[in-house]
Amino acid sequence: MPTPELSDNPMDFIKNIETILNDTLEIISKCVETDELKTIGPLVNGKKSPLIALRSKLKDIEPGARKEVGKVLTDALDKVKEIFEEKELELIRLAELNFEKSDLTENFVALNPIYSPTIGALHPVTLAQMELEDIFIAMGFNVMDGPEAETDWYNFEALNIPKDHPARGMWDTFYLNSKIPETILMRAHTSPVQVRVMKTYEPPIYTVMPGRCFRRDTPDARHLAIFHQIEGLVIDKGINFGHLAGTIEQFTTNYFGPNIHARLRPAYFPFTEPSAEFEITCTICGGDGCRTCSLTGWIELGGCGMVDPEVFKAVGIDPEIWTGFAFGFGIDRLVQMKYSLSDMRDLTENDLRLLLQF
Ligand code: FA5
Repeated sequence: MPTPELSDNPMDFIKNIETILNDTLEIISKCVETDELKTIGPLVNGKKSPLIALRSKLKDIEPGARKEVGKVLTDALDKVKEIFEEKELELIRLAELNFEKSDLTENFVALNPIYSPTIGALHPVTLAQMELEDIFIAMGFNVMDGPEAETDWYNFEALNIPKDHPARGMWDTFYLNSKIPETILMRAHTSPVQVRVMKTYEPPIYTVMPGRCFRRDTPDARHLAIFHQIEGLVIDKGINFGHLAGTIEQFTTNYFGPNIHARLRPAYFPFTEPSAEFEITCTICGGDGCRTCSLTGWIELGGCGMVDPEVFKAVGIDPEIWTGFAFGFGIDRLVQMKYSLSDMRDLTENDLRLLLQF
């Protein structure tokens, strides 16, 4: 910033002060970064400042006007100081704002060069569900979905489990506080989706229905309170138990490979007759007995059976014409056995050492 030609005339001197002041303020206002402001610091309020240089020239002003001119100069210097400090604060705040709105993952990676952004992956249970859907689609099934919050009728009554039926104890259920008169609950199995499919579509039906289920089960080595099942339903003319056994053998072989050792054991479900449970040799202990299989050597993967005529009646399908089978398998249990996880709760811990292996 050039120092204007000086004059001893008080009026010219004051004019000079004003010119230099305006130039200085303009320089300050044009700064856009704190570093830039620092470099002009000596020029506007340090030794190199033309305004400060004017101080030494005050003595040339005639004594009568010196005091007044001196005051104009002091005011100008104060003004520069004030505007400089304001600008400094403004630029610091601006820098902070720019930092706050910057991409934090970039900063994180820049500050921690050993980390690089990782791409998320699907959970092993989700992958298993997708794989099972593909297996069943290849076998000629379609895939359907149903609500997780259900009415008592779909979850129990239509499945031949009236109120106060002792079999309700097989499914320790979460009930919702709903305002409507009907009882609403979190479905305890995927079997209510069977009922919805049968009420909506005419046979023949070849459908699987995967989804989340909710039970007041205490989590342990092979149980969770929120878990997944895949329901299967086939209704056609002439369907028998052999079709059910063959379908289960086919899909489990496709999922596990040919080397599983399995059995169907007679069981009871109110909505199928006859009913069975499908079990495989525990893959943790190879059948010797361990904590996971409660020392039995076997792990139950699902329940199944021929659709009870009472269920057909509830949904309006003629049991004289149509027969069918249904099954419900635990997807988390399938994953647990496929990868020999001794504790199912490991699937909910979000431990990357496990998840990154899928
Ligand atoms: C049922 O839920 C019947 N709806 C299955 C069925 C469908 C039978 C159609 C007949 C016809 P069950 O309660 O046994 O049955 O559960 C079936 C499977 O779900 C079990 O074998 C197990 O693999 C899985 N399962 C059940 N409870 C849990 C739980 N708390 N945690 C994880 N998996 C579970």
